[in-house]
Amino acid sequence: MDAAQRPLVGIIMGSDSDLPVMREAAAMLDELGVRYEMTIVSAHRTPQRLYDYAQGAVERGLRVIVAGAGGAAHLPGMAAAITPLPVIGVPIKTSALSGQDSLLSIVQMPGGVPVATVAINGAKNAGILAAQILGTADTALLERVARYKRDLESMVMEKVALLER
Ligand code: RP5
Repeated sequence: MDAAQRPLVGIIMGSDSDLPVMREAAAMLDELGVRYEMTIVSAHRTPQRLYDYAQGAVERGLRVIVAGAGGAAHLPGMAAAITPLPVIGVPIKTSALSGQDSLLSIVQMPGGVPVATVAINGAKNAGILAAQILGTADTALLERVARYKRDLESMVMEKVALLER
């Protein structure tokens, strides 16, 4: 694939049951004009696929990985163990423990192997954070992020104006 067309963000998730949440990261990257790929990679059910994906990520042109998983959520941490790329972890809400299990599994990484962990089901913020990381080397993208933040402010200020009228 032409380098200019290659995805920069790899969105991975442990199961297709994570897709409704992880689509929010993709939607944010669409809005901010960032190329991404999205697939299922399970740390427990497809361990070799996880290894191959993370091992080949840099060579394939990825610059950030967004990894969502629920329960015993080892996918983000194992990806971070294998690749030097920044990994953003999305704890998926579970029925048994409401995602507390996912959050603690992802956030409590040992020293030396960080995962930037967002809130439970915080895939939208993961998409924004991935864009911000890429924006440090792309001024046009950083300006799109800045515009997104200005739009957020405007939306709040419109509500303030309505409330205080
Ligand atoms: C994890 O187990 C996945 O990330 C998912 O959140 C959870 C449940 O997976 P399914 O049983 O719905 O496939 O690996």
